[in-house]
Amino acid sequence: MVGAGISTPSGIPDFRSPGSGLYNNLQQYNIPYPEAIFELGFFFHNPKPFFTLAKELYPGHYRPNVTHYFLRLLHDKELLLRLYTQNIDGLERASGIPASKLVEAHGSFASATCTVCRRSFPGEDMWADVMADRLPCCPVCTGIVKPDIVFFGEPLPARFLLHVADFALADLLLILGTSLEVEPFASLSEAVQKSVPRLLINRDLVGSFAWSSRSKDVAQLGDVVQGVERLVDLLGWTQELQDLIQKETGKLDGQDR
Ligand code: CNA
Repeated sequence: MVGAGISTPSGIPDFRSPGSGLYNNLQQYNIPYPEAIFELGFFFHNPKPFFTLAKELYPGHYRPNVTHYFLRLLHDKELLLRLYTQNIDGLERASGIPASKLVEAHGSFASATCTVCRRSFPGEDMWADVMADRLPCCPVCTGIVKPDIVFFGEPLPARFLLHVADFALADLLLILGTSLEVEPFASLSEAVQKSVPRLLINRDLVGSFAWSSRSKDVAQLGDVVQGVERLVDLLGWTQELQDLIQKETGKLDGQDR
């Protein structure tokens, strides 16, 4: 399970970190209160702040970091049952983890839906409009086309239901860079069996790690990259991870050209 804290080392602010979090820095978006940016009611009143944020978070601006590539390495070693992410930055996909291994619980920019006629479009179709600060409109009915990011009160993607089978099968739960404050995602941390170790790598102690920890819980507090690097070192995978990062960075450099 991962959240915004795994992408701060890539340069994307999280929501809640004091000072640097998006919630402290929303003046530029001209919204009445932070959550409004993900509320449908406000979106229909004024969609511009959301599209300003969308432009910032749009895939391609930022690159995966050590944490994303560590998760990719787990996949390469066939150890990753599934990666549940709250992030909407697409960096898990960019690191090379296949979509079949991902549950993007709060949606992604990979697709978009017309808010009026509900037609679906590939995310790339909106790219030019979002980058040019134009509202993307449906070519059929002219309604505003909204990227498939889950707003407050909207249902989570159907894939989220995979958790029912996945969490019963897990024999280790990694929880990285999340405040565990957003439901229903946060409660997944309770869904593994009591005998299953849970490892939290995060700046602060969160969720039930703080208020009712289990006997097999381990919390590595501090910077997520340092925590991951320590784990990778203990596993003896440091060179392998470096090689993977070098190879994948080379690919992304090639795409930029
Ligand atoms: P959050 O509530 O902002 O919490 C982030 C957590 O990560 C906090 O506990 C921080 O202390 C911790 N953290 C931040 N940076 C680091 C670091 N370098 N090392 C260790 N710990 C760190 O974010 P959540 O993901 O828990 O909240 C859920 C929201 C945030 C979801 O709806 C996301 O869509 C949303 N969000 C996503 C992004 C993104 O896609 N990158 C960015 C901002 C917000």
